[in-house]
Amino acid sequence: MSRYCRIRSTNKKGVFHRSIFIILVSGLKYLHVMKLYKTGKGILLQFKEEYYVLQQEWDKLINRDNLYTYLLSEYLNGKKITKEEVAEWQRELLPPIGTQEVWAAGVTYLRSRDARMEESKDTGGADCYSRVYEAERPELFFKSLPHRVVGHQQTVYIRKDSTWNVPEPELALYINAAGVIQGYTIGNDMSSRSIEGENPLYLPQAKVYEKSAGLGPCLYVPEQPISPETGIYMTIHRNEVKMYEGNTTVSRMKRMLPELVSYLYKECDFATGCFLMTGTCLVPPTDFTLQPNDRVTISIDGIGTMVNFVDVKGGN
Ligand code: DO4
Ligand code: MG
Repeated sequence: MSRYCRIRSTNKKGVFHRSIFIILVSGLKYLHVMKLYKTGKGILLQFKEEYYVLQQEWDKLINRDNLYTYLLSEYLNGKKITKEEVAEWQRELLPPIGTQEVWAAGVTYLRSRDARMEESKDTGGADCYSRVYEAERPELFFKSLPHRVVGHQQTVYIRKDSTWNVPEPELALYINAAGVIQGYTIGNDMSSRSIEGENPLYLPQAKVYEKSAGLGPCLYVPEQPISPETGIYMTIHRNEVKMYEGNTTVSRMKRMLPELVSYLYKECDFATGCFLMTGTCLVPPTDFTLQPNDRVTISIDGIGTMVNFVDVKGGN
C-alpha cells in the first residue's frame, strides 16, 4: 500500500471512530437526564427508561438548589411502575407547573425582530423592535398565571378579535427561587400578530388570554446546562395537511440564558421559582394564520414533543 493510501485509510478509520464517538456521546448526553411529569394521579420521574412515582408536592420538589442531584439521590425511594401503568398515568398529563408565574422574553432571535418589524411597518412601531434587539436590557414580559397554561395534548386558544394568530415555539426555563436554572420544558407562546402589529402597547392583549400559553410535556432536568446546539422544531397541520414546518437551534439566540434570568430576577422575587419562555425563531409565512382544529407540534431535542390543538374560547 502506498504511503498516500495508508494515510487515506487511517483518516477514513479516524473519521469512522470519530463518528462512533459522537453518536455515543450524543446518546450518553440524554442518559444523564431526569424527566418529571406532572399528572392527575401524581408525579412521575423518568430516569434511564424507567418510571418512578414520587410522593411529593410539585412546587417543593422542583424548587431545589440542585434538582438533578436531589432526584438522583431520591429516585429509588419512588415506586417503580410498569409500562402499562405509565401509559395510564400519561393519559392524565398536566402542564409541569404549580404556582409559578410564566414570563417570556421577546426579540431574542433576529428572525423574531424582522417579523415584528414587518407586522408593525404600517403603524410606526417597527423601530422599538430593532432597538430592543440591540439594547443591553432584554424585552421581558409577563405571559401567564398557571391557570391559563395548557399542557401536551391540550387545547390552546386563538382570539376571536384577532385576524392573525400564530404559535411561538420556545425553549422555556424553570428557574428556582434562588435564580438558578434547574430544568427546561417546551413553551408555546400563542400570539396575535394583528393586535401587536396595530400598536406595541397592545402586547399584553396579543399575548395574555385564556389558554394562550403551552408548557410540556415534562420538566427536563439534565445534569449539565442544555447545549446551544439543541434543536427546536415545529409543524402545523390542518386536516392532516402540513401547513408549516421549520426548525432552528438555541445557538441562534442573541442573548445568553443566564442573562435573561438575571434581568428577570433583578427586582422580582419568585417564592416557588418561575418559568421563562426564551423567545421564538420560527415564524410561519406572513399569509398564515391559525384556525380552529389546527394541530401544532413542537419538539425540542432531549425534552420531547408537545402537541396543542387549536380552538377559540366557547368553541366555534
Ligand atoms: O416583542 C414582542 C414579543 C416577541 C416574542 O414573543 C418573541 O420574540 O418570541
Ligand atoms: Mg414569544
